[in-house]
Amino acid sequence: QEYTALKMQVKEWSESAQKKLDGKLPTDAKTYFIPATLRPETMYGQTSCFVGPSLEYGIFQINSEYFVCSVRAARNMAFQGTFPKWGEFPQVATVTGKDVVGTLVDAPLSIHKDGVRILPMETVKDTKGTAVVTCVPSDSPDDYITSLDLAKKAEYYQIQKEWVRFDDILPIISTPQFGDLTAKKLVEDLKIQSPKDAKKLEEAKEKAYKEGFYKGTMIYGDFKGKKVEEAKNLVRKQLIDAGLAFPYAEPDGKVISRSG
Ligand code: ZZB
Repeated sequence: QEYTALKMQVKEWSESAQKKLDGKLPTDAKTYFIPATLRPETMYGQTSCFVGPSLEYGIFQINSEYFVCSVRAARNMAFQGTFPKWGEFPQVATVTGKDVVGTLVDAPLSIHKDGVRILPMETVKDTKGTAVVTCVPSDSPDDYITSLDLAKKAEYYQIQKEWVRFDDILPIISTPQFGDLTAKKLVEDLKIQSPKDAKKLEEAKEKAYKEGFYKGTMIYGDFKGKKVEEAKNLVRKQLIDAGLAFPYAEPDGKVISRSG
């Protein structure tokens, strides 16, 4: 899997993260949450960024910068030239997802120029990507239903409702079958009630990917009017050229041994 790893710079840590990280990072450190995405063309619609609340995250040093992601992802990056020394991924701190909820981060290309919040998503997997997931409720059914749930039960999740930024979702891609807000349409059509409706969400994701990629047209951003198939790589290149993203590949899970 070839992902785009996005650099979301920390603007202000949550209180609990500040306590945990005290003395572990230089005070002026540039630190980034690193979500892995397959949909760089949707980055205009980012409204928050998810971590698994009970998952463990490392903070890794890359020259004068620091990345927040799973240890597993950092190890993979160390064999893809992301770190200065091949195979090494120096870890300066460890936090749990819960510690960093509420942190304000910059979201490259997003209409939310003042930044977005780190929020909890129970279904984030440690075994895929970087275990950081940027939230695009217009085009990802998982993100749509999780945002809805977080906004409804803000108190239970110990977050502020305003952090979800779910009031008026920005339409960025139009498709013949699902209109301008693919995720909302699919969640409603398939009667998805909760982020735990795993089977229906898988089906919704497949449909959203297919329709979005093959039939989608950009209706927002620098490549407005272009097909998604074409815009995807243009947005990706734009982000990478600006130093706001880098390629991240997931090793094929089926390969067990290289020695044979
Ligand atoms: C932004 C985005 C916008 C995404 C969208 C999807 C969609 P896949 O196909 O199963 O590999 N993701 C990445 N890592 C994780 C993780 N560890 N746990 C849970 N979800 C994760 O899924 C890749 C997509 O799943 C990634 O692309 C990321 O969300 C999320 F409009 O980034 B995406 C129809 C999907 N639309």
